[in-house]
Amino acid sequence: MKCVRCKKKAVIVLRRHNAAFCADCFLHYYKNQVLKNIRKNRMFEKGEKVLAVVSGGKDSMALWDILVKEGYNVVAMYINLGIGEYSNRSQEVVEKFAKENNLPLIVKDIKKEFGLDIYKLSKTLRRSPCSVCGSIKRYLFNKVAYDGGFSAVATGHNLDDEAATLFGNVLSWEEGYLARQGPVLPQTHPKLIKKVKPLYTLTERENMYYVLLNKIEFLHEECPHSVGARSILYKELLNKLEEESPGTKQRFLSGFLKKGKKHFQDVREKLELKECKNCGQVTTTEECSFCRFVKICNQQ
Ligand code: Q46
Ligand code: ZN
Repeated sequence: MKCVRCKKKAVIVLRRHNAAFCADCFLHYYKNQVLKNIRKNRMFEKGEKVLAVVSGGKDSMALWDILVKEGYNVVAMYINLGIGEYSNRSQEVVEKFAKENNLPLIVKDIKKEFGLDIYKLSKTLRRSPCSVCGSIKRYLFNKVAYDGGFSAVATGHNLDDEAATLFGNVLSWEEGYLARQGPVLPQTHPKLIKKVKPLYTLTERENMYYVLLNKIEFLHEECPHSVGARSILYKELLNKLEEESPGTKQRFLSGFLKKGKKHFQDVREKLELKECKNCGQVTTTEECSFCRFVKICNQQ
């Protein structure tokens, strides 16, 4: 098969676009997708400070690399969540990339810095490790971005992630989540920094090609807690549909963003936003969950 752009031998076929590309033209396509997503959704401008959240996996490494290559003012942030060897190995990957390419990187270690332990919290609060971990990550992304004067927090969520999340939210008609789902979560409070997903139209497979073609090292293993997650089942189901009918995931997500989301706009949660009495970060209670977590973990 030939590349649709330059007619050289193709190395990747994108059935949903009815296209095939050689390596160079694939990278050209990938870059254009990311730049289009950033501009069309007004995620951030050149010069604005962007905090890219990196985990060492292929998606966030691709995000980090493309934002740097395209000249954005990007600083990466890695959080060591204390998930055994997985966390140590992912930190190594991220630190190595930053060092080799001379890139700014902020590292947060929840155990060393705050005494936090997601397993202790999970047991004490009877919440899953993922639920606790998610709260901690969201808090730190926002706090670091706010304290550092960043305009946006960028994550490596891809088309597969977004379609699976949408699928799950539709199955249980999570109106509040549907109202918020999208490539940009706007700033609704001066202390809540905008969250953006520049890779939301690119698939896992395309991010994999991007890192392989650019010889970017990444951690091949997933977090051990992602095994058995509902989202993985949704991804498998959507992959089957995609196999039969290429473009299903993209049509599902873009159709929702264009035609479906507006019907949920009135459902926005009317929760009153306050500032935590300890740390000043935005919360709906007197004290934010992060500060409560710190107390729980540091009690003897
Ligand atoms: S939430 Fe759960 Fe992830 Fe945290 S414990 Fe691992 S799988 S890292 S995206
Ligand atoms: Zn707090």
